[in-house]
Amino acid sequence: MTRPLVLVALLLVGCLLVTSAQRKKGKSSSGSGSAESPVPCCVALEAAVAALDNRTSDLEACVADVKTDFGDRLAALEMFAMPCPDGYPLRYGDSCYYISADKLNFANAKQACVLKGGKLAEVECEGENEFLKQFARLDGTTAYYLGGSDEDDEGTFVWVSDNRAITFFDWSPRQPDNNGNNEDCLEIRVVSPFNSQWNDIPCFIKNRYICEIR
Ligand SMILES: [Ca+2]
Ligand SMILES: [Ca+2]
Ligand SMILES: [Ca+2]
Repeated sequence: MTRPLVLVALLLVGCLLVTSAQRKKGKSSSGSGSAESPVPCCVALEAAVAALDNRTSDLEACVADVKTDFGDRLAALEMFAMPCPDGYPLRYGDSCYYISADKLNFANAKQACVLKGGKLAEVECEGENEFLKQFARLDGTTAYYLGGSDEDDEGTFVWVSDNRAITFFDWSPRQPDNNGNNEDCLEIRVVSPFNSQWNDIPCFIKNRYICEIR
Protein backbone atom coordinates (compact mmCIF):
# COMPACT_ATOMS: atom_id res chain seq x y z
CA MET A 1 0.00 0.00 0.00
CA THR A 2 1.38 3.42 -0.93
CA ARG A 3 2.07 6.02 1.70
CA PRO A 4 -0.87 8.33 0.78
CA LEU A 5 -3.28 5.39 0.91
CA VAL A 6 -1.93 4.41 4.35
CA LEU A 7 -2.57 7.97 5.53
CA VAL A 8 -6.12 7.89 4.15
CA ALA A 9 -6.68 4.51 5.80
CA LEU A 10 -5.45 5.86 9.12
CA LEU A 11 -7.69 8.92 8.72
CA LEU A 12 -10.63 6.63 7.91
CA VAL A 13 -10.05 4.49 11.00
CA GLY A 14 -9.68 7.63 13.12
CA CYS A 15 -12.83 9.08 11.58
CA LEU A 16 -14.82 5.94 12.29
CA LEU A 17 -13.64 5.90 15.91
CA VAL A 18 -14.47 9.59 16.36
CA THR A 19 -17.84 9.20 14.61
CA SER A 20 -18.72 6.19 16.75
CA ALA A 21 -17.75 8.08 19.90
CA GLN A 22 -19.78 11.11 18.80
CA ARG A 23 -22.83 8.98 18.09
CA LYS A 24 -22.58 7.18 21.45
CA LYS A 25 -22.27 10.53 23.13
CA GLY A 26 -25.28 11.84 21.23
CA LYS A 27 -27.41 8.84 22.17
CA SER A 28 -26.48 9.03 25.81
CA SER A 29 -27.29 12.73 25.91
CA SER A 30 -30.56 12.72 23.90
CA GLY A 31 -31.85 9.29 24.71
CA SER A 32 -33.83 8.19 21.59
CA GLY A 33 -32.43 8.45 17.97
CA SER A 34 -32.56 11.79 16.12
CA ALA A 35 -31.67 13.10 12.62
CA GLU A 36 -27.94 12.76 12.09
CA SER A 37 -25.97 15.95 11.42
CA PRO A 38 -22.89 15.93 9.15
CA VAL A 39 -19.83 14.71 10.98
CA PRO A 40 -17.01 17.28 10.50
CA CYS A 41 -14.37 14.58 10.60
CA CYS A 42 -15.86 12.79 7.56
CA VAL A 43 -16.16 16.06 5.62
CA ALA A 44 -12.45 16.62 6.22
CA LEU A 45 -11.72 13.03 5.19
CA GLU A 46 -13.62 13.42 1.90
CA ALA A 47 -11.68 16.61 1.16
CA ALA A 48 -8.41 14.80 1.90
CA VAL A 49 -9.36 11.92 -0.41
CA ALA A 50 -10.31 14.37 -3.20
CA ALA A 51 -6.99 16.19 -2.77
CA LEU A 52 -5.12 12.89 -2.95
CA ASP A 53 -7.03 11.92 -6.10
CA ASN A 54 -5.95 15.17 -7.74
CA ARG A 55 -2.38 14.68 -6.65
CA THR A 56 -2.38 11.12 -7.96
CA SER A 57 -3.66 12.34 -11.35
CA ASP A 58 -0.95 15.01 -11.46
CA LEU A 59 1.74 12.45 -10.63
CA GLU A 60 0.46 10.01 -13.26
CA ALA A 61 0.56 12.78 -15.87
CA CYS A 62 4.07 13.71 -14.76
CA VAL A 63 5.28 10.11 -15.01
CA ALA A 64 3.76 9.83 -18.51
CA ASP A 65 5.59 13.02 -19.58
CA VAL A 66 8.90 11.75 -18.20
CA LYS A 67 8.45 8.40 -19.98
CA THR A 68 7.73 10.16 -23.30
CA ASP A 69 10.68 12.54 -22.91
CA PHE A 70 13.00 9.68 -21.98
CA GLY A 71 11.80 7.64 -24.96
CA ASP A 72 12.40 10.57 -27.35
CA ARG A 73 15.90 11.18 -26.00
CA LEU A 74 16.78 7.50 -26.12
CA ALA A 75 15.59 7.25 -29.73
CA ALA A 76 17.69 10.31 -30.65
CA LEU A 77 20.75 8.82 -28.95
CA GLU A 78 20.27 5.48 -30.65
CA MET A 79 19.95 7.25 -34.01
CA PHE A 80 23.13 9.25 -33.33
CA ALA A 81 25.04 6.13 -32.30
CA MET A 82 24.02 4.18 -35.40
CA PRO A 83 26.73 3.96 -38.05
CA CYS A 84 26.02 5.51 -41.45
CA PRO A 85 24.61 3.08 -44.00
CA ASP A 86 26.80 1.76 -46.81
CA GLY A 87 27.26 4.33 -49.54
CA TYR A 88 26.90 7.30 -47.15
CA PRO A 89 30.44 7.97 -45.89
CA LEU A 90 29.93 11.48 -44.49
CA ARG A 91 28.14 12.32 -41.29
CA TYR A 92 26.80 15.53 -39.78
CA GLY A 93 24.67 15.21 -36.64
CA ASP A 94 22.32 12.28 -37.19
CA SER A 95 22.37 12.67 -41.01
CA CYS A 96 24.65 10.85 -43.45
CA TYR A 97 25.68 12.03 -46.94
CA TYR A 98 26.92 10.80 -50.25
CA ILE A 99 28.62 13.14 -52.72
CA SER A 100 28.35 11.85 -56.24
CA ALA A 101 31.21 11.42 -58.66
CA ASP A 102 28.88 11.36 -61.67
CA LYS A 103 26.83 14.21 -63.12
CA LEU A 104 23.07 14.04 -63.72
CA ASN A 105 20.24 16.45 -64.42
CA PHE A 106 18.09 17.35 -61.41
CA ALA A 107 15.33 14.77 -62.00
CA ASN A 108 17.83 11.94 -62.46
CA ALA A 109 19.92 13.09 -59.49
CA LYS A 110 16.78 13.05 -57.36
CA GLN A 111 15.99 9.54 -58.57
CA ALA A 112 19.56 8.36 -57.96
CA CYS A 113 19.34 9.44 -54.31
CA VAL A 114 15.99 7.68 -53.89
CA LEU A 115 17.52 4.50 -55.32
CA LYS A 116 20.25 4.80 -52.67
CA GLY A 117 17.53 4.91 -49.98
CA GLY A 118 17.85 8.67 -49.38
CA LYS A 119 16.98 11.98 -50.98
CA LEU A 120 18.78 14.95 -52.47
CA ALA A 121 20.34 16.79 -49.53
CA GLU A 122 18.12 19.23 -47.65
CA VAL A 123 20.05 21.87 -45.77
CA GLU A 124 18.21 23.01 -42.68
CA CYS A 125 20.81 25.08 -40.85
CA GLU A 126 24.08 26.95 -41.17
CA GLY A 127 26.12 24.14 -39.59
CA GLU A 128 24.87 21.58 -42.09
CA ASN A 129 25.43 24.06 -44.93
CA GLU A 130 29.02 24.77 -43.90
CA PHE A 131 29.68 21.04 -43.46
CA LEU A 132 28.61 20.31 -47.05
CA LYS A 133 30.30 23.37 -48.49
CA GLN A 134 33.68 22.31 -47.11
CA PHE A 135 33.49 19.05 -49.06
CA ALA A 136 32.33 20.90 -52.16
CA ARG A 137 35.33 23.24 -51.87
CA LEU A 138 37.75 20.37 -51.25
CA ASP A 139 36.70 18.72 -54.45
CA GLY A 140 36.56 21.97 -56.37
CA THR A 141 33.98 20.67 -58.80
CA THR A 142 31.75 23.33 -60.32
CA ALA A 143 28.43 22.62 -58.62
CA TYR A 144 26.32 20.15 -56.64
CA TYR A 145 22.56 19.75 -56.67
CA LEU A 146 20.69 20.04 -53.39
CA GLY A 147 17.05 18.96 -53.07
CA GLY A 148 15.39 22.35 -53.56
CA SER A 149 13.28 23.69 -56.43
CA ASP A 150 10.80 26.43 -57.29
CA GLU A 151 9.51 24.58 -60.35
CA ASP A 152 5.90 24.46 -59.06
CA ASP A 153 5.68 28.04 -57.81
CA GLU A 154 8.23 30.46 -59.26
CA GLY A 155 10.12 32.21 -56.49
CA THR A 156 9.04 29.81 -53.74
CA PHE A 157 11.71 27.21 -53.15
CA VAL A 158 10.72 23.96 -51.41
CA TRP A 159 12.47 20.68 -50.60
CA VAL A 160 11.17 18.40 -53.33
CA SER A 161 11.05 15.20 -51.23
CA ASP A 162 7.94 16.45 -49.42
CA ASN A 163 7.31 20.03 -50.68
CA ARG A 164 8.42 21.40 -47.32
CA ALA A 165 9.18 25.13 -47.28
CA ILE A 166 12.88 25.97 -47.20
CA THR A 167 13.61 28.05 -44.11
CA PHE A 168 17.42 28.41 -44.25
CA PHE A 169 19.03 30.03 -47.33
CA ASP A 170 22.56 30.77 -48.42
CA TRP A 171 22.03 32.46 -51.76
CA SER A 172 24.99 33.88 -53.62
CA PRO A 173 24.77 37.63 -54.24
CA ARG A 174 22.02 38.49 -56.79
CA GLN A 175 20.62 34.94 -56.64
CA PRO A 176 18.16 33.41 -57.22
CA ASP A 177 17.78 35.27 -60.51
CA ASN A 178 15.73 32.75 -62.53
CA ASN A 179 18.01 33.64 -65.41
CA GLY A 180 16.35 33.24 -68.79
CA ASN A 181 13.12 32.59 -66.91
CA ASN A 182 14.31 29.01 -66.68
CA GLU A 183 16.22 28.41 -63.44
CA ASP A 184 14.26 26.33 -60.96
CA CYS A 185 16.73 23.94 -59.34
CA LEU A 186 18.99 24.53 -56.37
CA GLU A 187 22.74 24.00 -56.42
CA ILE A 188 25.84 24.81 -54.40
CA ARG A 189 28.11 26.50 -56.95
CA VAL A 190 31.73 26.42 -55.88
CA VAL A 191 33.45 28.72 -58.35
CA SER A 192 33.72 32.51 -58.21
CA PRO A 193 31.66 34.65 -58.01
CA PHE A 194 29.35 32.13 -56.30
CA ASN A 195 31.97 31.05 -53.75
CA SER A 196 30.17 27.87 -52.68
CA GLN A 197 26.91 29.65 -51.96
CA TRP A 198 23.56 28.73 -53.47
CA ASN A 199 22.37 29.38 -57.00
CA ASP A 200 19.31 28.54 -59.07
CA ILE A 201 20.17 26.72 -62.32
CA PRO A 202 18.20 25.17 -65.20
CA CYS A 203 17.11 21.69 -64.07
CA PHE A 204 18.38 20.03 -67.27
CA ILE A 205 22.00 20.95 -66.44
CA LYS A 206 24.07 17.94 -65.40
CA ASN A 207 25.68 18.46 -62.01
CA ARG A 208 27.22 16.37 -59.35
CA TYR A 209 24.78 15.98 -56.45
CA ILE A 210 24.60 15.32 -52.71
CA CYS A 211 22.32 12.65 -51.25
CA GLU A 212 21.25 12.63 -47.60
CA ILE A 213 19.76 9.86 -45.51
CA ARG A 214 17.86 10.17 -42.15
CA1 LIG B 1 19.41 17.90 -43.74
CA1 LIG C 1 12.88 29.73 -60.77
CA1 LIG D 1 20.84 31.62 -61.06
